[in-house]
Amino acid sequence: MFGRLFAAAPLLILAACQGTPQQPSVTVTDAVVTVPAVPSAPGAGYFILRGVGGGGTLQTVSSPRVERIELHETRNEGGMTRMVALEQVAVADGEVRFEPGGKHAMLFGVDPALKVGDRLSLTFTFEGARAVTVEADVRGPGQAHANH
Ligand SMILES: [Cu+2]
Repeated sequence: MFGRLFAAAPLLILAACQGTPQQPSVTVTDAVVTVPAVPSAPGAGYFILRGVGGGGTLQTVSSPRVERIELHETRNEGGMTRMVALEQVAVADGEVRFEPGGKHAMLFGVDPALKVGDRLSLTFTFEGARAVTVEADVRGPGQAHANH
């Protein structure tokens, strides 16, 4: 017990002394959007958020070609799968994945001219970190997930 505590202490000191503190920021990678099978149905968005320097809290995702984007989470409760809307998503140091069967963005009112193979601009706003815009790959219905 004591041995483990002593071994861990020098590591903590080293980490605290490492250079200047990083600005809080969040990066977005691996962004994918699936277009709906029927134009009136919603599309879905998946991506990976990575925070450094304390990260930030995701507030909104928006796109010039989508009327409204909500943050959702698919949950399995008592054998039933249901979606819950998320107000915001905290991204501390490390990774938060939006992926099929878990957290995802839901795209309502997708521009019907958007086709598979296009790129869709997505802007992410954060509390505590700068906004980020990325180009998501547009894929066909069901090509990135199983639950919608
Ligand atoms: Cu959803």
